[in-house]
Amino acid sequence: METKIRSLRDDIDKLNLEILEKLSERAKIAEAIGELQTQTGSSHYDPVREAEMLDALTAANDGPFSDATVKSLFKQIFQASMQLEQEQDKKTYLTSRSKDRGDTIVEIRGTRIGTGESPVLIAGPCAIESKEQVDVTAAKVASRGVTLFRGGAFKPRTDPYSFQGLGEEGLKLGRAAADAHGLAFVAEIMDARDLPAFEQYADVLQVGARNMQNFTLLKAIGQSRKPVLLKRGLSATIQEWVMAAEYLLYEGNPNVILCERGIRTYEPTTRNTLDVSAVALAKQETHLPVVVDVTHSGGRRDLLVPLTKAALAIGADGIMMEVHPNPAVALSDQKQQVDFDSFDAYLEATGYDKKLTPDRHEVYGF
Ligand SMILES: [Mn+2]
Repeated sequence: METKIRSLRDDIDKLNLEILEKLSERAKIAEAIGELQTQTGSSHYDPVREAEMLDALTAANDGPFSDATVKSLFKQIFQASMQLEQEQDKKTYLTSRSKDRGDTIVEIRGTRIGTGESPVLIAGPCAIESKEQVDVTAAKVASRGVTLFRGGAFKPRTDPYSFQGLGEEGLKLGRAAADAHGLAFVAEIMDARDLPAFEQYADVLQVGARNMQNFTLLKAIGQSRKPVLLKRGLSATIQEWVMAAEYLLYEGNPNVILCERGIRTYEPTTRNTLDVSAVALAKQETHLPVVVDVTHSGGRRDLLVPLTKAALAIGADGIMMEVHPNPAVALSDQKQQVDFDSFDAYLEATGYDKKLTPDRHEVYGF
């Protein structure tokens, strides 16, 4: 009896290999069809064709499997083939990580983001409020080795009566402060009509969460060669975020940095929920650098250090955070910005004080 079973099992093993060989052969043909469909812009899924194949199979079925079982087995095969075709399509996107594209490294006035070695820090006030405020903050962050200075001149605010930013005057103040302290200047652009001013005064164009799918804006700044910091929309899927980056690359701007800034969830104790898996996935699926905005994701000063550690541990290429000389009187984000003493403590607690480009292996012990 035992010998008989063993011999039958040997037959099954052989058949398994034959089926596998046939399945692979089938998959290769499906890939070839998928490629042609992509070239002609037609859909991979053709329900009429699928129904015809299933009809032909059930007509030929003499058992012992029921028609329903045969259908369900082949539907699995069809689905797997379609997934293969979709994977193929994904590789053709300019944002996709693939063999022939290395990691994108964006260089901003000598600071390189995306090297995989030294996470950068982007720090500065939420909004540029006055010449003095922006200057003392620039001086502070520069004195601690920061090279990338942020500051908003055009502020997207939920409430139309709250501070909207100083506009072009703010851009000029930000530029002057950055120049005075040898910093690069990161500022948010909200309107494509402001692009000439940003070309003149900013080093990095930040696209805010609320504008992530402003396609007119994306197309306009995609024509620029200025580095773009693309924040993830507050309710955007990872796919939508990456597609927004695709717009920029498609228009010809290769200098794109993704920025995870937390997403809207049901949790009220944090302003947003930092999606750390999005950081890992963006690194895995795209070749673009990814930074994490720890100020807006948590919306809490007491979470800046742990969120920074989590972001760096999972592979972020840098951190963005807000610092203000006197957060209590800040015109925006009073609750989230840190003062200068807290900034010093933050640098120490995160390991950023060591050389401001800590080797994450050294700091986090892996
Ligand atoms: Mn802010």
